[in-house]
Amino acid sequence: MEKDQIDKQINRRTFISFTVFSIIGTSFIAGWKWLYNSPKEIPGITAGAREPLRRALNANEILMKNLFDPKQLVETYPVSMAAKKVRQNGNVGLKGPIIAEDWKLGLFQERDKILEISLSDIKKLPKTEIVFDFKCVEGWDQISHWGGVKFQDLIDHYKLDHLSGLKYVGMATPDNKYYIGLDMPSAIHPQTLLCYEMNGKDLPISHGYPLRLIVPVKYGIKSLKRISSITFSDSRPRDYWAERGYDYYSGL
Ligand SMILES: Nc1nc2c(c(=O)[nH]1)N[C@H]1C(S)=C(S)[C@@H](COP(=O)(O)O)O[C@H]1N2
Ligand SMILES: [Mo]
Repeated sequence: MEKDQIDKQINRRTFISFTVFSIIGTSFIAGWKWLYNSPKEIPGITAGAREPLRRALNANEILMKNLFDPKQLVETYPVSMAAKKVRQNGNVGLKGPIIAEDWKLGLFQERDKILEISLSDIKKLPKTEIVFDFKCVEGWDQISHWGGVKFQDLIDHYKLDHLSGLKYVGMATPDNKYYIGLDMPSAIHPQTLLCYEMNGKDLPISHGYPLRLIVPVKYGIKSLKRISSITFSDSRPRDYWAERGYDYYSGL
């Protein structure tokens, strides 16, 4: 090829890539501006997100719910792979003293009927352990080891199937400062546990003593520490992070 022919080809290619990158760049900025200038959602069960973003999250939730296979198990690991120094994150609702002897798990049944369950009652139920990769939305993950009772086993033992027929479960800390809403299929998933142990010992205060939720099919935000109350409903219960712009479903 002649030199000027080569030069021409280089020029042409430079022009094409410049144009392509300009178009991509401009549409990216335009898209971002559109999202940035779009109105925020009206605060309700979810809040704090731009409307189009929340629409996308809600559409994604429907898709994820349809894809969710209640029999599909999250990957588990040998106990030897579990972290000895377990990462601690988030302490909303963990302030103030907690005495296990005074503590009761309150399960709200219809018409304000509350079933109160003590820690020793919970420990009498069949124990299940899990070693899995705990994932936080903030971008870290860690293999950790938990022990407790399957939520489904609790439902079975106390004959609460009329409640687990509803669409959602809500859980909150004793001071109601941290609270989560969980879709029923995730709550009764065979790996969802109400845990009183970490690494074979009582839960440390910072990890949710005396009882915490572990939901391996969700991001860590749903694994509420220091559970005090459990409610059942067909509408979405309040959720701390969903009120702060995060995805309500938060599935993995
Ligand atoms: N009560 C309560 N539970 C909570 C939180 C919190 O701030 N308060 N943070 C959540 C988040 S974002 C994560 S990632 C996990 C972290 O659990 P860990 O501290 O046992 O690692 O707890 C979840 N449960
Ligand atoms: Mo998290």
